Amino acid sequence: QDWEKHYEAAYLDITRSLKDVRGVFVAYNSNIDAIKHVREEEVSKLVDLLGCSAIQEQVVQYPREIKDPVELMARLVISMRDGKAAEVPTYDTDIHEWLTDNLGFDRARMGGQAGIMSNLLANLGVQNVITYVPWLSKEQAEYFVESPNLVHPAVENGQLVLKHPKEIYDKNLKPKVNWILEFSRGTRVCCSGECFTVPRDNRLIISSRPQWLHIDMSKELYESLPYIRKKIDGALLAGYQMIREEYEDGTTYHDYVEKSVNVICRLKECNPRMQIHVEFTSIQNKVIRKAILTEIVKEHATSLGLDTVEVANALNVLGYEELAFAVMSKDERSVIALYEGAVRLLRDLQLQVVNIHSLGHYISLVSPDHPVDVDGHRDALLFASVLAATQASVGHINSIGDTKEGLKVPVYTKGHEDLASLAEYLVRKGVCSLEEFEDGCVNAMGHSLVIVPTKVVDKPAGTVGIGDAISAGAFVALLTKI
Ligand code: 8BR
Repeated sequence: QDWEKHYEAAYLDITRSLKDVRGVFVAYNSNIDAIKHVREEEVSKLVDLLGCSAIQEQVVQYPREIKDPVELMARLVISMRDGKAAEVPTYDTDIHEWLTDNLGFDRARMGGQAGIMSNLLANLGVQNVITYVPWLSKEQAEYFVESPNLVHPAVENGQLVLKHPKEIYDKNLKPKVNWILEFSRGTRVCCSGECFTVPRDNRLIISSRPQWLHIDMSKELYESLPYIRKKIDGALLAGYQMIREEYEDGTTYHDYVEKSVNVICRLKECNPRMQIHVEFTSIQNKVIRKAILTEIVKEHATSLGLDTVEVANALNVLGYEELAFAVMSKDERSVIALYEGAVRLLRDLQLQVVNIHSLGHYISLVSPDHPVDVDGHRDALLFASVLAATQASVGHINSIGDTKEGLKVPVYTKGHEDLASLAEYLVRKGVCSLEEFEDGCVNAMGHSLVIVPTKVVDKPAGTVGIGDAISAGAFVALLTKI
């Protein structure tokens, strides 16, 4: 198989057809990422300020949410000691203020899956990128790219209007800022005379989840969704992980699950071909994780996007613990378990498409009722891989022109090996012959499987936003075929 040829053909076809997509609705999670590279003397200053013994006490307690600066420093010390990435929530904005006053940040950028995907689609030249953030503050609005294609809905004098976020933000809202505290290998951290050296470059993310954060929309806007529906071919929905089990006002996750489902139903009404993609993420809370999958995604979404860890997490709450374990293995069992896992997700959640991205290969599992054929799905994955490779090598995608860089990146050897492992497994199981598997597409047992080897950048400029580029890219590419 000449995959580079497939890549070129798919890339040409999709870049030419992007203008045919009428529009995409993208909601919910946009935030501001404040990035700070933490240096040795800064850690030492903060440790002195808060006191070593207080921090050490909290290191032992291992706080799972951050309520004060000591807990924050404890989690930072743990991450630095182990060289491990972590994400910890904070439920008010005090920590944000404390960090601003005592540490400051180096730079800030658009964060959140919906925010990143909206900017990317607008940069690619997709028309009518209708982004929606329930907490659109003045500061947040400034992180959306300047593009006539990018608009946010609002209701003015009973009429739906679509304007750039900067023209219609709510001046009473505060920004949602997530802090990304990066640290480098070799940094020394000392507390009461005991020191350690950071073993690996990594980061601690403090995600802001203030009480006023709701996955919701005003009644007026909800009533206006039929007007939005006419301008789009699909919706990309992300951020359901913000839903909490309980709120101070007595509402619970059931209320927000119901509202989320209502929005999806309204977007789909009158258009059976409307594509509703839910982008999954890692969610610690298993009640919420399960509710998202079995109550929002099931029966309502058409497609679901996940990375390897997210597949394992999803399989876990759906009762497939062994398969979840196998997904995380480091050898050829992983690609086989990803396929078997996708089969269960497609069936149990009644989806039309399951999209899985992994380092080296992407998989789409497609049900027979999806309107696009397997070649269309394969082209969508190849286009997504070009975007991922661009994001990894250049560090941004400011225009469709930038994506030529991604096309130049060679296909990763391990991706070919993954395809061979899966082919061998499917042949052994009698699902297909090797010839049938040749170009990565097979029809098997009530679904089609599409798998492609991907382009992987040797020394990436950064890894932020690659997953979002893959999902938004595959989705919009598929819309060109509808
Ligand atoms: P998530 O953020 O959703 O986990 O997605 C990250 C994805 O980025 C991985 O699935 C992998 O496919 C892709 N990726 C990574 Br990580 N490093 C990459 C690289 N150097 N080049 C291309 N893709 C990469």
